Amino acid sequence: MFNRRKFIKLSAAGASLATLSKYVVAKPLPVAGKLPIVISTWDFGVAANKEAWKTLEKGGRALDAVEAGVRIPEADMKNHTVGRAGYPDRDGRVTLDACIMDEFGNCGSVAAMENIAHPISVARLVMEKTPHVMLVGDGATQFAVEQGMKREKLLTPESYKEWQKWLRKAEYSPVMNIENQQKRPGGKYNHDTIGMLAIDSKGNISGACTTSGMAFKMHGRVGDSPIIGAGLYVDNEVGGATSTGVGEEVIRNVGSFLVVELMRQGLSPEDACREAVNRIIKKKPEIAKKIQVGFLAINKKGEYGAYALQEGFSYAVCDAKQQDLLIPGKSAYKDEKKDK
Ligand code: SD4
Repeated sequence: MFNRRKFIKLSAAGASLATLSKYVVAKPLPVAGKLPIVISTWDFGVAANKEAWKTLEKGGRALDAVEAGVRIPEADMKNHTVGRAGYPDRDGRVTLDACIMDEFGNCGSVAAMENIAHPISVARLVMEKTPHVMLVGDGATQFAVEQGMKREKLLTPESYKEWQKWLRKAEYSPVMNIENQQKRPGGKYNHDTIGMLAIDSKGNISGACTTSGMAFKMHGRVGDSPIIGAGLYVDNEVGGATSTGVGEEVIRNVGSFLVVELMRQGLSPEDACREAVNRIIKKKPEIAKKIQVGFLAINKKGEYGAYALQEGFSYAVCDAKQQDLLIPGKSAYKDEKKDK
C-alpha cells in the first residue's frame, strides 16, 4: 500500500546493494527524531550515514559528519554518479560538483571541477579558506592542488566504456534515471547525487551535496547540486533541504531554499518537499512527466520527509535508534495514479 512507510534493514557492516532484498516493516513517519540524526538521498546514503554517524555519536559537529559521510560515495569505484568514478560529460571529461553549508550560514562550493576525487572537501576549503563561496573549473582544481589535494585522472576504464557506448548514438537529452546502471532487486533504481543533512547533539544543522552531474552532459554544464539554495540549503533556525534529479528544474525553482522557507512557514518536511515538487509540475508539466526530481528535508526538531516526481526515490536515515533505515520516498505521479 502506497501510504505505508516501509524500510529495509541491512546488515551492520558491509551493507551492499546485493543485500537490498526486500522492504519489510511499515512504520509511521516522519517521527520527531532524537538528536543527533543524519539523513541522505538514495540507497548509498546508508553507508554514507554510517560514516557520518561516527562523528555524530561522539558529540561531533554536523559539518564534520556530513563531509565525512559523503566522502564514502565519492570514493566508491562502483558509484558512477558521484565522485571519482562518476561518468564523464559528452567529451569524456569527468567534471564534479559539490557544496556544503554549516549552521552559521557559511557555505562553499565547487562546480565543473576536474581531476580531484573529493569535491566536497574542496567545497569546504573554499568555505573556510577563501573569501568566496564558489570556485569553478580550472580555478577550483588549481585551488585544490594548492591546498595539498592530489591531482589525478578520474575517468575509469568502466566509465570510458560507457562513454564510448553512449557516443554511438550521442543523444543529448536528459533521460530519466540515465545515470542508473545498477538496479535494486525488484527493479527499483539506485543512482544519483548524494545530498546529506545532519543535526548534531548541540542541535546544529549542516548539509552537503556532491555529484558528477547528469551523465554525458554538455561540457561545462552545471546542475543544481553545487548551487546553494538549489541543491542544498540550511538555515539553523528552521532546518535543511537537499535535492537530486534533473538539476535544471531544481534551479528554476530554487528548490532547496523553497523547501526550507516552506518549513519556516510551518509545513512539515514532507509537505514542503511536495509543494516544491508541485511547483516543478506547475511550471513545466510536460518536462516534469519525463524526469526525476526528489527533495529531502529535515526540520529543527529532527522530523524528516521527502517527496519526488517519480517512483524509485529512496533515502537513508540514521539516528541512535536506527542506523540503517532506507525509506522509499513518495512521488507525485504515483500519487496521481492512486487517486484515479
Ligand atoms: C544534477 N542533480 O547535476 C544533479 C544530478 C542528479 O540525477 O541528481 N542527477 O542535475
